[in-house]
Amino acid sequence: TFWLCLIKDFETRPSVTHLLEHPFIKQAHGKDMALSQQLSTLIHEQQDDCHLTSPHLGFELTTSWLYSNRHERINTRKTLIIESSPDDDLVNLEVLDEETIIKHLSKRYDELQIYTYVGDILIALNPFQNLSIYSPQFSKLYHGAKRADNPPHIFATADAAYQGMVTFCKDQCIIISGESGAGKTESAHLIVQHLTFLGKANNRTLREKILQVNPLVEAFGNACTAINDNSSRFGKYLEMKFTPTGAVMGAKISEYLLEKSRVIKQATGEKNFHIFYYIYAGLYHQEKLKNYRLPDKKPPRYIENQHGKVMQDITSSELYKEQFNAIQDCFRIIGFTDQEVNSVYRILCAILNTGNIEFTAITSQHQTDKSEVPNAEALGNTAALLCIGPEELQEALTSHCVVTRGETIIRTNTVDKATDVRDAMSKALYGRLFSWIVNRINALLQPDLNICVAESGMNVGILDIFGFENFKRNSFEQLCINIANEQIQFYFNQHIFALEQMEYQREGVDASLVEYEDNRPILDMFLQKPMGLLSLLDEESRFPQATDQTLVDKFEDNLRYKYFWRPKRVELCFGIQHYAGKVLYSVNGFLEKNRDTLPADVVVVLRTSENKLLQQLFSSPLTKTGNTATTEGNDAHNNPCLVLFAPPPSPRFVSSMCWQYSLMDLLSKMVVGQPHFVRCIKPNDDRQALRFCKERVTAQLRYTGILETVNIRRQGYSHRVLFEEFVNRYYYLAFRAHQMPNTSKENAVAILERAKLENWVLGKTKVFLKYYHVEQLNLLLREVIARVVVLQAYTKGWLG
Ligand code: AOV
Ligand code: MG
Repeated sequence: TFWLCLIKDFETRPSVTHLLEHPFIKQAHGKDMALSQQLSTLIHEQQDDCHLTSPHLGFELTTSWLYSNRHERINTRKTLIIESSPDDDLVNLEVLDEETIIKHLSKRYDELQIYTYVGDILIALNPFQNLSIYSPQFSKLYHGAKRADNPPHIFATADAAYQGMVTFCKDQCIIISGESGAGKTESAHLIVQHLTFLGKANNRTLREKILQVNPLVEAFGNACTAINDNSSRFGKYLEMKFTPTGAVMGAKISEYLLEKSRVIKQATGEKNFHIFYYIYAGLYHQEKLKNYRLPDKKPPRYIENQHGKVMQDITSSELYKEQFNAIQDCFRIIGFTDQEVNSVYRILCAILNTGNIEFTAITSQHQTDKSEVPNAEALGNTAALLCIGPEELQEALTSHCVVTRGETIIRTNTVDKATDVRDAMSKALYGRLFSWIVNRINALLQPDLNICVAESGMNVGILDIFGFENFKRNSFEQLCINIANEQIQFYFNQHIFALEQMEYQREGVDASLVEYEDNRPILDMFLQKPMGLLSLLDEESRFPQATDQTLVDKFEDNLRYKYFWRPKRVELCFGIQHYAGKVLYSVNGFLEKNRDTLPADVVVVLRTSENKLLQQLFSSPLTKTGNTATTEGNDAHNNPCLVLFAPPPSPRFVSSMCWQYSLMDLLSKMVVGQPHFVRCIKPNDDRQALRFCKERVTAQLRYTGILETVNIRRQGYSHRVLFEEFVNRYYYLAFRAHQMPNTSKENAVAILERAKLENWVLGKTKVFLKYYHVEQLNLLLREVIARVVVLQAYTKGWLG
């Protein structure tokens, strides 16, 4: 009754302060010394979550327990039902077919239950509206809570990763997938939010810095597309680093394949990267356009949209203005110096001016292939902002050096060529600036080596890449994006199906095999050497005479796969049957985009800059992860093929073929950690709240293999642990703390029996566990450890 009364008294989830003020607790405070001691510690450490034990009274109390025992349904339309139910997990459904799953998800979506589990995998339906389920109260609710106590939530996934990391000192990674606009980036933000909450420690500044990372890189790497107003145009892997006790100590981002071509041109109805609009609107309002040499009557061509009214659109947008201020705050909080920020702005404004440089042909009797810059203003502005000489810049744009037989000859550029060089310069400037910002953030958020040796820490990585895209017109960029998504799907399949089933066979465990759609043949078609699509593209890019026509012919002649076809009626097109659907690609510009050449002449001029940042961007060779640059020729850093064909890191357990490509390189980092999957689903294409389009959801469930995933989670054993590791991990559950048993199969069984688990099986070298066993074991372990610690404290007299 004591506790029931206590439970009844809390309308909201109690905090430590709430508890302390409660008359019952006050009473107990005076009587139970152990409790008093714990309460004083809680007050002293200003914790807002409590875990109290009182062996004296024989109770254990946590704030989450108090709250979860209220059995209260807070069921307004905008609030999650704070009560879990067995159908939170598709694995528990009695009837398991596509129809039932769809009905079930649809009903949940109507009730604003956007999250559903498939065993340990989280399905997240985009709500297309703000839900009030992400406040710190919710972070508290999910902190260390049993999964079954609360409805599914993205915080629960983040929490599982965090707890897994702290309990087993093992790196974790969260892989978020889904098509464009499905909610990956939002999910990634929420995960970072919960992880910073969990890893709070006492370093508030660091926490704030980490929270600014996503908004800052997304201002530079995201843009409005036909599908998503905040579409990620690069892949991002954010690693949050923690001390062995779980306090956050730093972060690191790896970027992957920024869509640089967006700087110079955007499809109809789409926009350039956000930062250009923010800076133009921000400087306009601060009346600083002139300082940065930007035109104030008409916005620069790169951010002008095709439908007029632009100047007003940009300058009257409160959002852009506010975002500019927000970005300035991000830079400041993360620790960029004013000088660095100023240099970044100058380079951005130089890029905008570069787009306004025009060329006209000079036709004389002897020469027809010469160009000049008729209006020197934009050129002068660019040169001034980049701190280089305008004549040198003009020369680099309108001519180029050729070395033949040891002799250097200067050749002039046609108007088209000069325009290409100009745009290549803009892309290179932006791409390298982006990499520099990412690297600078990494340097500023590096763990403080004085406090903790980086190696001894652990991390949780979060992968959020650009989602699968299928527009009316698809180009090289969509191909790269969709190949990356094929790789993520392959990774998912490997983990959920292939590796698991291989292990059943190897270990002699009898589990019925689940059929799944293997996308490996499609990946082979893209990535195989020397006859894969990307190799062919690379080869063709080396021929100066190659054209779009020769390229598409080459594809047709060499790619004998059922996933490839060439439409008869549409010129210069080819189609691919991706795992997520058919896409028609137009080859127009493929070669140029793939070559991504930056003439040496431009690099030479940029290197003469007095701007330190610019010097750095173009000084030494650009590495895949570094912020310095290649000198001449191919701007290898962001060339998709070259990046994709990076040397293979040491293969682990996925087929060696796939490890040769850089997304696989990124994935290889993650493989060392325990993966957690979030599958984002887009309920409709109109971005409407509460609209569940059955056909669209069915299609996504099909191509992501959800039905098969439910099956394998139901029948299979998602966690396989070596006997030795198992005994080392859990021996506390069956043996005395100081009595380290030998790591035999028998002792593993003793632990399993003592923990009263059911449905596990034994392989030759491993214990095969269901996904829910892991949580059960971990909770038991945490309880036992807490008891041992209290007991030790007693025996040592710490608790009076
Ligand atoms: P994406 O990352 O998967 O697409 P986003 O995360 O940018 O998709 O989500 C698209 C939009 O959906 C967001 O701008 C929000 O308006 C809305 N949204 C998504 N998740 C939530 C949520 N949990 N709560 C409220 N609104 C949400 V792309 O980057 O295009 O592949 O390249
Ligand atoms: Mg995104």
